Amino acid sequence: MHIDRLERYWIIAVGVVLGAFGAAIVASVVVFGVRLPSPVGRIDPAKIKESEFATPGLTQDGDHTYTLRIVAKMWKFDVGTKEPQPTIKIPAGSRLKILATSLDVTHGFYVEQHDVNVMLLPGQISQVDVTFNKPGVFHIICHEYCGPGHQAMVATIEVNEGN
Ligand SMILES: [Cu+2]
Repeated sequence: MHIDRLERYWIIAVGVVLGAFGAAIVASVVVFGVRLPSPVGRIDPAKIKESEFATPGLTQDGDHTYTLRIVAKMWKFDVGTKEPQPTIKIPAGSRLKILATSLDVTHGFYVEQHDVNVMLLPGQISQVDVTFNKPGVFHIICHEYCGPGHQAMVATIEVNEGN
C-alpha cells in the first residue's frame, strides 16, 4: 500500500500527540495521584436528621486535621450555624476532609483557588480531601443552578496564620 510522504508524517505526528495525551493521563493517575471525586456513601435525604449530617460543621480530628460536614440545601451551605453565608475558620496548613451532601436538588461545591469542584447530589455523600496552606479568604460557591436563590449560595473558608 502506498502512503504519501506527507501523509505518513501526519500519521506519525498524530500518533505522537495521542501517545503524549495517553502518557499524560497515566502520569496524572500514577505519578501525581489525581483522583476523581467519588461518592463515599449513600444517604436518604428524608432521614438526614438521623445521619452523621444531623449536626453538620467542623470537627477537629488531630493536629491540623479536620472533618467538615456540609449539607447543601436551597439556598445555603449548612455547617450548623444560623448565618445565611457561614464562615469556617481554620489555621494555615490544615488538612480538611470535606464530607458533603445535598438535601434537595443538585448543588455545586467549588472552593476558589483550591482543587475542589464537586457536584452534590441528593442521596449521595461526596468526599474531598484538601489542604489549605496559604492564609486567606476562600469562597465556597454553588456552581450548579439550583433555583432562584442560587446566587446567594456562598460560604467562606477563612484560613488564618497558623502555627
Ligand atoms: Cu446553586
